Amino acid sequence: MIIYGATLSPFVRKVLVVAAEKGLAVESKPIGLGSKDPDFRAASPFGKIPALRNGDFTLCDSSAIVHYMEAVQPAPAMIPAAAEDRARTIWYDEFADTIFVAAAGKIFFNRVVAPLLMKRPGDQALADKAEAEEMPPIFAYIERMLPDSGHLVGDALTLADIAVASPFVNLAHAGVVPDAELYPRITAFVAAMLARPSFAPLVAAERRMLAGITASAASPA
Ligand SMILES: N[C@@H](CCC(=O)N[C@@H](CS)C(=O)NCC(=O)O)C(=O)O
Repeated sequence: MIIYGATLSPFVRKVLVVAAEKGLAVESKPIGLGSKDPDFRAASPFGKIPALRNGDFTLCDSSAIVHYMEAVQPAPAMIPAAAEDRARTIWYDEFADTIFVAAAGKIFFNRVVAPLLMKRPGDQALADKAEAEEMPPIFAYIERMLPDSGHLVGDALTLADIAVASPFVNLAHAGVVPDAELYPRITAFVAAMLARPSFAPLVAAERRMLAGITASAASPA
């Protein structure tokens, strides 16, 4: 099974973490945005990452890919069977993909993607505004919803935890870390999630990559 897309994308990171938690063997092809790779474009007709290929079967969209993985490899379940837990898991995935990533993406794009990867200035005012105005209600919501178990749904690891944890990596790359005093549950949740063997190597590789680009930008050969 091939997954196309660089893990700097919160959506790509999400599907690779789900695959790792399930023990699914995937080959990661870290293509970047705008790739014209014909195999990737056949799997993702609108050019968005992630996309998947499994033999002749192709699919795009992180949530669709997670549902496919869940059907191919049901255990361990990342989408609970019980009606309410299942529905809440889908909600958290949707919340992360749309509300959370929409806000965090303004920060990550303008502070990291534009200056480091696209070599052009980002819109710092837009990033600052998103950090000041859009993030606090999102953080407050997640803080309020996190139970003592540290898992968003059903006291066990689900897609909900993975989807909501993933954009925190992008925020950290952009220098945004929720205040531990204001958000103690988020702080513990993010630390626990990113320490998992499914997340940790991806995040470490991203940090190395970004540090390398920052260093070469600071001292061009
Ligand atoms: N709903 C999609 C969103 C995918 C998406 O927007 N990915 C971004 C990267 S984070 C992308 O490919 N952007 C390129 C573009 O829109 O052309 C998913 O969950 O996979």
